[in-house]
Amino acid sequence: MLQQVNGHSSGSDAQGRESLREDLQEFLGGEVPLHQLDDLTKVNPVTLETVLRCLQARYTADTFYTNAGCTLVALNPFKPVPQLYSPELMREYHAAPQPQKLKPHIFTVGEQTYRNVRSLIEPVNQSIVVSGESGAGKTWTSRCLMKFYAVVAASPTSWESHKIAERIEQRILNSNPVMEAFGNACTLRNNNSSRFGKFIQLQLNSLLVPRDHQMTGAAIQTYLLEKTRVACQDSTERNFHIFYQICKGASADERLQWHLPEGAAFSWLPNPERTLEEDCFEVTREAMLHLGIDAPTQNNIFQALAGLLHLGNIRFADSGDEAQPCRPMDDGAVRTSALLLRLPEDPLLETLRIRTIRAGRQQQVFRKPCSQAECDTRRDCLAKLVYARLFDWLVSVINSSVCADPASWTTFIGLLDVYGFESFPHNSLEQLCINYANEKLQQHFVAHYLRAQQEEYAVEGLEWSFVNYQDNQTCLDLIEGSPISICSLINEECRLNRPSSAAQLQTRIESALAGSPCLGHNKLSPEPSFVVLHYAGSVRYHTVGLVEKNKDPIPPELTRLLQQSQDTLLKVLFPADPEEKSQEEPSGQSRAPVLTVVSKFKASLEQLLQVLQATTPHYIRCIKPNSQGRAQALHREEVLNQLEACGLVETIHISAAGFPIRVSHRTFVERYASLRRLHPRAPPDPHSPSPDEGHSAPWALVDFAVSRLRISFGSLCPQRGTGQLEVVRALRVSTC
Ligand code: AOV
Ligand code: MG
Repeated sequence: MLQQVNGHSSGSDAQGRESLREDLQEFLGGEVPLHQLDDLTKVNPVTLETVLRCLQARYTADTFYTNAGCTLVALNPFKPVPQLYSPELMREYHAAPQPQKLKPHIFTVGEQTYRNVRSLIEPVNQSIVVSGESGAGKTWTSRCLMKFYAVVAASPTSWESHKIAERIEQRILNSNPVMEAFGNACTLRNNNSSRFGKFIQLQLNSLLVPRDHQMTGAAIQTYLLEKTRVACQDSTERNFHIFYQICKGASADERLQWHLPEGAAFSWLPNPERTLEEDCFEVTREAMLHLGIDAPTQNNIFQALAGLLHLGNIRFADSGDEAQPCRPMDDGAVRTSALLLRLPEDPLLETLRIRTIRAGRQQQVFRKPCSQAECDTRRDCLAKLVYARLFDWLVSVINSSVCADPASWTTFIGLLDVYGFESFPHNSLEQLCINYANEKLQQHFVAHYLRAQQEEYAVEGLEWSFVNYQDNQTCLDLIEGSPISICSLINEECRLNRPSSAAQLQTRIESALAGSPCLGHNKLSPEPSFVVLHYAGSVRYHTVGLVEKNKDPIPPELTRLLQQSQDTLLKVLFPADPEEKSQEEPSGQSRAPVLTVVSKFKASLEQLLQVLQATTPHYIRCIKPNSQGRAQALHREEVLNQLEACGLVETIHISAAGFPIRVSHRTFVERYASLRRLHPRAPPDPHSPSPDEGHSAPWALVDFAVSRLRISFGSLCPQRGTGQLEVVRALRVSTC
């Protein structure tokens, strides 16, 4: 077990000794039934099979959380377990002198993180990285953690400050239903699947009461919304929840106003008969109100969304003459969507059907009727454009409602909840980005824990036999490496702007990257595709449309059209250009360099990783017991795959064999200082030019610990380069 010990000053020798003994007891244990083993490091021997058996026994006993060294394994119960998330239980973990001694829980992680951030010794920002495949329970977990902080980080000191705190906490919690309504959807893997990544920084202050931090605000950063879903859904999946919410939850008046009669059919609304618990419109509205989005603004939003649904019903028929634009098959859909989006009807139709381009030396303007497929693409693009801007705008409104003044917070706890690893029958750029993000997070874990930890032991000169682990760097190199990778090849196709076929892209990837062990064999595929062997499993990506999606071109006529809207919301989303730009699509040569979807995504992931690296990370691994979402069913093979993929056994080995307590020099002194009086004779410190309280005390303590408590310490060596004595980097407990 690895733990960071916080600085608790001991008031007496007895207390100091007690602290040390308590730390010891953690590592002593007798035979306990499998389901009672709270920590997988105690499973003997540690193999995939024994770990699985332990988790299975615990799952059967309705015990869903288990420690695995530095990580917490969270099995998805797939059933309500309200007693596990009650405010009383939150308070119990918060009040416990040593929460790690209570049953493993996400609240232990939450509380430990909260204590670390409040430490007067080393206040450092913390992060909780929640990972797991799609449907494993990441969003649920981060929502519960937010509730936990809303309870424990609320100020009980005065009525007034409590009122302020309550308001901000409530607002922060209210961001969840709103963001999930607009950013989550039902997929094959999860009825409430996040279609965007989210990193929320819970901002804490220590100004009012030192060591009693309160949540003063939050900042939400989102990553790549899967906007294609607005206009294109698999027949077995659904569009974003909000569309179903308005169709099911609108009042009679609203139905009239938004042109949503009961039972109306929309092409972009598959499976409307399926009702999910996420379809609750009232919850979304209420939360929006709390966030300061008033009823008229909400009305504008929902009306625009209804406009998009009608836009999706526009179908075009080929005119049979290349010189003539396509015909809309249903004038009603054009009229209604124009009405709801408050756009002029003729320009809407014209923009969908006719391209304006400049060409030739004189840059003459041409108007070219689009083919039927092009009309469809433009219609879809219009919807994606509106929805993506609306989503970003909502995030900015939420942020302005919950974000604290920079002067009012000192530290933060970051919660990361991204879309989980996924593999569908058909995978495209969206899945490539999602799985790429998961590879990055896995790499963060590998680098931070599996690699760095062992390297640190080597540097410290500690006795250690290296535990091998699966490093996913090779897969990341394949996806994002330089000079050639999947991303670079897809980007190059975009940059060259040449007509290339999906088959060509497949060939280029397979020939240029043939040397990578993570590029799978691509046999027997009827469609052009390539296979990546991800850490969590192999995924076949189809190359049809990949380059176009990566370019994500937005015809300028579409933006200009939207700038003509009379709707107050659309006016905000599409403000008029300060200077009237050219009215036509620029010709090939004058095109600005394309910032592709993967380039932007890569940059945002790198920023995220930088933030994470500047924090102390805590890991929660969510495991999906079965793919059907059934309670009380743990499918061995599925769970084994997940355990293997995340390197859990290696993590446990390192945690079990590793030095279980890591305390910084200063923390050690503070925690055990009172013991010093027992050993006034400190050995001379060869590394410290002028021994002071901080430097000499631990030597006495070490002496005491070795002789009396049978604790062996790691090397006591100076930290390289700094000249500072790093007294206790690691501590191993001898149980003999
Ligand atoms: P995800 O975030 O990991 O998938 P969710 O957090 O949405 O997965 O969980 C999927 C579903 O599992 C939820 O809608 C709940 O029904 C159920 N669930 C998860 N955790 C619990 C729990 N602790 N108690 C009860 N039910 C739970 V994705 O967003 O698809 O990667 O992109
Ligand atoms: Mg999720």
